[in-house]
Amino acid sequence: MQLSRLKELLARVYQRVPFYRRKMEEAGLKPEGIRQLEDIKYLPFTTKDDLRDNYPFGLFAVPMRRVVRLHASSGTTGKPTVVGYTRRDLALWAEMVARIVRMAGVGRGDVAQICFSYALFTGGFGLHAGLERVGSTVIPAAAGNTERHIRLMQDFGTTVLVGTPSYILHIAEVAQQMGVNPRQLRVRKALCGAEPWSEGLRAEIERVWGIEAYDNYGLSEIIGPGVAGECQERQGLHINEDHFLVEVIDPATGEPLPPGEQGELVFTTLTKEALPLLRYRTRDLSRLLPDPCPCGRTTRRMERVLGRTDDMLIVRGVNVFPSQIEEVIMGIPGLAPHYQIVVDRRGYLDEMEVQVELSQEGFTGSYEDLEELEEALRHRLHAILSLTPKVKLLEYGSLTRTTGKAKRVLDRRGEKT
Ligand code: DLL
Repeated sequence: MQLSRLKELLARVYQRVPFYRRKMEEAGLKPEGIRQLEDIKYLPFTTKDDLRDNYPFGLFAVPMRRVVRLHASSGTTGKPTVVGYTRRDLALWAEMVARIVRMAGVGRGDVAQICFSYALFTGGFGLHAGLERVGSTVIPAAAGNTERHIRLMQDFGTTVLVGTPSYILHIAEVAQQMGVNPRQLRVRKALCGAEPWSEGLRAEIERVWGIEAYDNYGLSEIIGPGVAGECQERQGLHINEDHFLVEVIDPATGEPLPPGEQGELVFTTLTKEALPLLRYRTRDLSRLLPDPCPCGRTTRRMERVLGRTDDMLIVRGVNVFPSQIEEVIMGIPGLAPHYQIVVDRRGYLDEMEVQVELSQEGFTGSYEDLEELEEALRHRLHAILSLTPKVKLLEYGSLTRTTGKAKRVLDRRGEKT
């Protein structure tokens, strides 16, 4: 199925997207030249820069009058990338998200409160359509106005929360400030996605809410949410492979890596109409899990995303992902899951400071306890990173909370001092 869809896709983009025709001609390729799935390695990659260079609609494969929806990526740097959907693409999108929602055991009878923004960002509208599709009662509450979220949960009997893991955690904080115990609400599950998070953060969300939290992954360029999600085994995310062909490549050389090896995820949209992409480089690092899933589904699974290659910090030559630091923090009782990583340059040397809030219970008022916590954090960070960052403990509540994707890194190395 993948091969026949790939062939059809190649014929289509060759004919309709001048950018791809040119790229294929430059590579001396004709669509008919691709005879087996492995031949995909001969096809050109598509990058975020290609989308930017063809801003806004240059890579669309259908006339604008067939495009019924536009979204744009949450890109924080430079021009956003614009994505378009035909009517069929929207139906496919709802179907893909519906699968992920069902895999997590959510469906009819559930009251799902969406805490993603409804905007150019694909999170709100994407989850909304998929949840409606499976018959859940959907509350389009959107991101922000957090106190209202709590009241909606109380009044409407919300059973499922949908948002970024960092925001779902923050909602619990606000509930507590309002004197509401999150565990006493009817919420039983959370569908978390759109940003990297650690197992430790999952455990914390599950503890404060008294629920099960599921990971789901996607990106605007490929469709939005709905690319992959966890089943109830929660050992990796099943990829909707019949529509999104996955590869893992070495980010440095672009060479395909064998299953099981960690590298950059690359997706080819097999069936999308408005914006089909060949070998889109996601910059997300993960690996494919080679074993079959105990749940019985046969779609391939990917490991939770470690982070984006652009978020990877190289500090004194050591590669560091914020999610690795998060995992360390979450393993130390007394620290709160609110942190920021500040990277600076002193002279020729990089300096990294990990700033973490004390948990509400963690602050005893004793100076020795604080020193002990700092020492434990420094020690464990050193153990996994082989470098000793500065650490700074902050008062609970001092870091800014976000309602969307958390910003974990403050890189000041490019700034003049
Ligand atoms: O974040 C789509 C989405 C919305 C996915 C809601 C899941 C739920 P973008 O704004 O284009 O789209 O950002 C895509 O976010 O390349 C990853 O770096 C990151 N990302 C998304 N989901 C996860 C996840 C949406 N579960 C970028 N774990 C991607 C880690 C994730 N990173």
